[in-house]
Amino acid sequence: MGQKGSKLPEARILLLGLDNAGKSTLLYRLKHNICVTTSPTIGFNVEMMEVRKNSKNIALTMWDVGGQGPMRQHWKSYHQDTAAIVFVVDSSDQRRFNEAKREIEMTLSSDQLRGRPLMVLANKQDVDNAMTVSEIKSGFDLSKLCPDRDWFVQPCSASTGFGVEEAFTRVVSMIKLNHVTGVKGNIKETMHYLTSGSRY
Ligand code: G3D
Ligand code: MG
Repeated sequence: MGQKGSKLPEARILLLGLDNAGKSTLLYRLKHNICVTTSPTIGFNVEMMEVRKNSKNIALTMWDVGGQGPMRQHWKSYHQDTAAIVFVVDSSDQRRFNEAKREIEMTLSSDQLRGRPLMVLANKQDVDNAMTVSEIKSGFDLSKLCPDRDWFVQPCSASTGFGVEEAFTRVVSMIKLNHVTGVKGNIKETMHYLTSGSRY
């Protein structure tokens, strides 16, 4: 259904994190409850799910935008319609933790994302010696970094499915209805806007 327009109000979720964190695996796990073999995301993946919040149906659109440089500029202008940020961390990769920290700090400094709830997914918990939730929480210094937003760190494994549904149930509960946008152009139009914008 990913490409079809929706008549429902839309809650846009930005799926962020370093390359290889597990964003695409997570998206497919959540949408189809399967583990797929992913390849590095060029451009973006998007999936839509209908969810119920406060007895209203809303379309949750999850945008996995890949990590490539030129697109990032355009995503900034798109932040204002974001209802929640999901930041995926590869908990098994201590070497890149500081890089992930810089990335999350940069994301959270965006004016347009002010007050938007943050879900940090401590992914790859199936790997031996993966960093724990409390290590990630204190490593990112989240209580200091998020004085004015709801945040939560959820352990999960996109490969096995552990923690994935819980994470997104919580994301839906964290979304504020005033960040749910009205019926907008469909996903195809949004993609067109983004890809044509990236040419300049
Ligand atoms: P990205 O979209 O954030 O760049 P991907 O990341 O979803 O493409 O995943 C990158 C690699 O991590 C993939 O392995 C994928 O199978 C693996 N991965 C994702 N989630 C998990 C997890 O929870 N546990 C484990 N053990 N691996 C995970 P490959 O080998 O295909 O590159
Ligand atoms: Mg990807």
